[in-house]
Amino acid sequence: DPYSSDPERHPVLHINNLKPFNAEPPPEILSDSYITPSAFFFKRNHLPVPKVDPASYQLSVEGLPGGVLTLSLEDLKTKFSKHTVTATLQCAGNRRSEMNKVKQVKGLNWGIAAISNATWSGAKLRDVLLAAGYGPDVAKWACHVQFEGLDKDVTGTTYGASIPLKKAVSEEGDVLLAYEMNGEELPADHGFPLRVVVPGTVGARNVKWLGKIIVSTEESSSHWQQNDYKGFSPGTDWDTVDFKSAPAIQELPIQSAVTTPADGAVVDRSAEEVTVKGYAWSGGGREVVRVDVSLDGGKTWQVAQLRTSDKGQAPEPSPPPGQAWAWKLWEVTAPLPAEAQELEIVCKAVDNSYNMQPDTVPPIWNLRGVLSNAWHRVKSGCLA
Ligand code: MTE
Ligand code: MO
Repeated sequence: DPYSSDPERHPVLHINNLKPFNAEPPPEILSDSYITPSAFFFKRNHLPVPKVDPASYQLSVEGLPGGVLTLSLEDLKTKFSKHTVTATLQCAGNRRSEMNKVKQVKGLNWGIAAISNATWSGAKLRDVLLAAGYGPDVAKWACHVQFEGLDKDVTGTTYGASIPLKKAVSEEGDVLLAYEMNGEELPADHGFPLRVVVPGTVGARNVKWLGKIIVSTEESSSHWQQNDYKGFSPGTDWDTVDFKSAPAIQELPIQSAVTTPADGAVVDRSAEEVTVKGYAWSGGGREVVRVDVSLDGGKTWQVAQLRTSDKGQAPEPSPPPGQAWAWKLWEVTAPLPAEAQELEIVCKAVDNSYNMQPDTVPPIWNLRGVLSNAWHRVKSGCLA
């Protein structure tokens, strides 16, 4: 069993698939802490977790005029300055289950918690590429930076993905080769000993157990770059889909969801008030500027309070424009509408480009169930 050496996981996680391991935390845990503890951070593996010996680990950087650069973990930690970035990771399939309710899609049936927020530390990819010979001349021919994982399928094919060279080398892109998560060594499930963290970019490009970096004229040829993680029209089906016709997902759209009350939970009417909590995030470093919450299915709205730190801690300073990599948690406490038997709680977020979420799923439905970001709706009964 290639999965027999997979690490142990926290029992509270909801498992979507055991081998390979795919799991998300209960939604209310997400809004309990601004920084998601690593044990609760969602886990999305396509393959068995590879066992990597940190002492003999080597990262190779290829495709630059200087030839191949090989770096040990020690090199990465000592020859490059250490940067720390708080960034939210979201799987392209987060909230896929809501698309499944409209019409069957292919993929893991994620709820609303295939998203988490952590503090990552490591070397800047930009610094490593510069050390490997990157210069302005390279930008004249190269367009992409490919990443290969050390995790393999039975045929020896490794996980792979790529990002635009521009993002990889930009000072403001904040792309990290991370060896720490939340102040500790990277856990096995999250890519020990090294992963790429591409802030603002879909989870799939944040390659774990990183073995190789290739600067190239081409995108990664991997299945996950070419024939997966792309969006299509609701009218496209498996007979007509042409994966070459759509770009690979990189930056993700604006997103938000209600983490508590849970769908179907009963609210105590004697309390007279209800507190609604959730998360909001946008891709590409766009900052969430507002979250609107409704208790009556969208007839009336209130503006939620946003926060960027754990309760009792100083809020993180506002990020420079275009570098809002981390989510905001939000909260609203509102009087229970008189005589309502049921609440239909709805949330929708707005980012600083005034991008907003679509109100329903059908117009954004797609056969892979990715980019599911409609207004999130939760029904909750009121106890008399
Ligand atoms: N990297 C490797 N090597 N193998 C993988 O299966 N999964 C990707 C990405 N990086 C994956 C990978 C996907 S689809 C996502 S959403 C994120 O890792 C999940 O990261 P996490 O498990 O740390 O939450
Ligand atoms: Mo993903």
